[in-house]
Amino acid sequence: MSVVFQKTKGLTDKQTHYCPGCTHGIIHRLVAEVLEELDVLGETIGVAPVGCSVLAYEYFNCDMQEASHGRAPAVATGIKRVHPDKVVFTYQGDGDLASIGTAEIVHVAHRGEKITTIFVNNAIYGMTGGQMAPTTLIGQKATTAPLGRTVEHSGMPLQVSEMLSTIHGAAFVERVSVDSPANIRKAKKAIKEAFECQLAGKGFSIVEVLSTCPTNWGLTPIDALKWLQDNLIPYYPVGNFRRPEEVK
Ligand SMILES: Cc1ncc(C[n+]2csc(CCOP(=O)(O)OP(=O)(O)O)c2C)c(N)n1
Ligand code: SF4
Repeated sequence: MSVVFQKTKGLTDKQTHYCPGCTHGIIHRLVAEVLEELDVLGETIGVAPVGCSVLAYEYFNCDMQEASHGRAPAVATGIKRVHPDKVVFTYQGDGDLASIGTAEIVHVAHRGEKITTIFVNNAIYGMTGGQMAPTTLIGQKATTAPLGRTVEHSGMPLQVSEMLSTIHGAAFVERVSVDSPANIRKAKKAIKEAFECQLAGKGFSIVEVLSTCPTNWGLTPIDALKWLQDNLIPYYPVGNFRRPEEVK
């Protein structure tokens, strides 16, 4: 019998703990497939964050290191500088990267560290039960904004890719979404380009992935995908913000 589909070697056999309809699992698979296709699984060190993906070290079939909340880019910097020949990536949520870890991500981009960041933006703190994140949309309800976020109280939601693309050392910045098969294919292409950018020694690379949190959004998995399309994508437009010309 011919094999039509095979699970990537980039993931372990562990069953993930993600909620039904959560797109963290899709993003894991895309990263794992890219690492396998680039034949760097044995050369890769990932840094797991604090957030729902805190157990990512159980799922990726490469060396992994845990970091405390928001500090993954700093930990990855140390790893890459000690092992410049390794492929180093961080995997971070929006609470982790855009709130407590803002300084780390800005300065890793500023220094042009040759690491890759996978930034999962689901516009909420998932793991801790749905508190407002810097990325929560205006009017979106959260446990810490029961009537919905307002500009007066919390400012406009932070557009991380736009912000980082103004920083010199950020060589590759792209925002993608995993709400449809077509967008999932585009997301994989961007993730591959980001890792190729690191392999070519071009500087810091980041892919922001718009992701669902059906549990804390209070929606079914299908409605969560629709909510992402109708609400997240208009405020967080997908597309490339920066790429070094040579890396295609
Ligand atoms: C120093 C510190 N402060 C706060 C927390 C609590 N905490 C754990 S995860 C988290 C937010 C996670 O949200 P996000 O990064 O968006 O990831 P998600 O769970 O949505 O994937 C917070 C505030 C912590 N673990 N450590
Ligand atoms: S709480 Fe949200 S982000 Fe966390 S696993 Fe569940 S659906 Fe995913």
